[in-house]
Amino acid sequence: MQAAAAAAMAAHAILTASPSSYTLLAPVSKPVAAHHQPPALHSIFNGVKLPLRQSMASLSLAAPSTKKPLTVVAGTKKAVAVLKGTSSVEGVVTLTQEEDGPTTVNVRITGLTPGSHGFHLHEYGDTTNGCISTGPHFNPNGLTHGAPEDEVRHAGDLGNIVANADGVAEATIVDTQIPLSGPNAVVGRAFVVHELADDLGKGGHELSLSTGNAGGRLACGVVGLTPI
Ligand SMILES: [Cu+2]
Ligand SMILES: [Zn+2]
Repeated sequence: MQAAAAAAMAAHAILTASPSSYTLLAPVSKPVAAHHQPPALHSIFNGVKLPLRQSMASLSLAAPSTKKPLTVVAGTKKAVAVLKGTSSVEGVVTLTQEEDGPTTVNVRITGLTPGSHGFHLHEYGDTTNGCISTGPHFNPNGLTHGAPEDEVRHAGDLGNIVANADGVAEATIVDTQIPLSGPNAVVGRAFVVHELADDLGKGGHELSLSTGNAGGRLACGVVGLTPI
């Protein structure tokens, strides 16, 4: 029995004494022979480590300081739309937004008939077929047409602007549903001023809940970013 066990151990020793185990042994024996060298190598390694730590620390300090100015620049956003059409109606609309606050819309449109005219942000900034190709009212939430103060409204529903006896409409509109950045941003969409008054969804007409029955599109303009 003992002879068999010794034979088995010998066989095991032969199996493990493969060339790879010899190559593992070789480096172990060499450092032992050159045992005077390792202290020098060790200190060099430590010397390298310290400067690496310092550079990493300075990198992590630099990252937030470069981000801060970007946040300030992104704080205020401004955009503009120049409205034109096939008639003499034209105008300029500017939009400003601070941080994530409401958007302030300044409107000045001339050449209108005196009275109320529907004023909306339409879905597309596409005027290849005039104001028709700007599509329907901007409506990211899939709601029906309404007044700007209504809970159920299109985001693009900005109500009416009123032209004076000279045909000039000036207005300042503050609205929370037409941001200049983020998923519902209106940059790249278009303002449209209409022939008729917008009934704000309450006129009982078959178009009241889609367009406010505001009639033809007199002028339109695509919203684009502008310097602050
Ligand atoms: Cu419209
Ligand atoms: Zn609408």
